[in-house]
Amino acid sequence: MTDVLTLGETMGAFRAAGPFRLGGAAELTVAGAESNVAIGLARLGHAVRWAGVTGVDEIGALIRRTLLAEQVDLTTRAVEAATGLILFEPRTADITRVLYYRAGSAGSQLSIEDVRRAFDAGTPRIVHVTGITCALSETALAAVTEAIHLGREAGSTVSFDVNFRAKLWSAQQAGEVIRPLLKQVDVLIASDDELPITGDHKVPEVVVKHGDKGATVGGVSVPAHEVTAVDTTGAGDAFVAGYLSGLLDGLTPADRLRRGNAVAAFAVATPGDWQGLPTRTDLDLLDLDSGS
Ligand code: CKP
Ligand code: MG
Repeated sequence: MTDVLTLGETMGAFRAAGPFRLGGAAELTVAGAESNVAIGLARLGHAVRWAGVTGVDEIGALIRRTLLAEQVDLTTRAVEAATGLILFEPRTADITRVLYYRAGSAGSQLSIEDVRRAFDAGTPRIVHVTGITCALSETALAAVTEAIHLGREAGSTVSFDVNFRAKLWSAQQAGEVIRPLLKQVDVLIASDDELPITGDHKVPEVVVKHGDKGATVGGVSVPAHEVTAVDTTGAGDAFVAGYLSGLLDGLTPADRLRRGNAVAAFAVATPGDWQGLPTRTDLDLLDLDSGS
């Protein structure tokens, strides 16, 4: 049984303590928006599958090892191209400079066949995709389109996070590609500044993230937790993991937002995209009834 199927590119991630131009030590880990969501859901006890392509290299092996250790099921394939890299250069707690080395990467070879193999492993209750994958290559966009289509056919809930990345494409290009896809999407997740990209659409459930102010769905708003943020990268993905977890557990819209905010609070309090993501026991540490 699969609760959530997600797909995309996960990269080797180097994180330095300061500017890369100074050299020195950098920590090697992995990062990718969809695998961040997968890890978040797995930590909350859900059955998750991530589909993606890696290189036949040590970074590819690190990605598979990390996701397996986090109890994420995999549909992967290793190809001759290099696994992509991302460099995180923290400048302030809120601002991290991101450098991509991902053009022509193994991950960008994700294809329709990978998605079909992932569906063969079990029909997911939720299919979760993001705008990042749409921007990677023609085959990766086709993979997202296929995942949405197969999810629709199978009766899965289809969730789409805009995740606009200006380094990958323009807002206009993103809008032209994403808007047609939204016709088949059930849950649209966007930060407030991404909303113009989504244009006019009829998605029934629109979740808007307002950063440290909290989030809204329909007419319901819930404020974020007040925590000391040490690293906000991955906060959006953490919120998505919590929100989708709430959807799987049949929570009300307000409680889905609360869980999303709670998961994001843990994520920003720890350096790294996904390292601080909470288990169910961790969630009990926050008083979810306070709504703050
Ligand atoms: O929207 P978020 O800050 O939650 O996403 C961060 C991720 O996939 C990060 O892991 C990075 O690898 C990326 O977004 C990306 O491709 O930019
Ligand atoms: Mg995001």
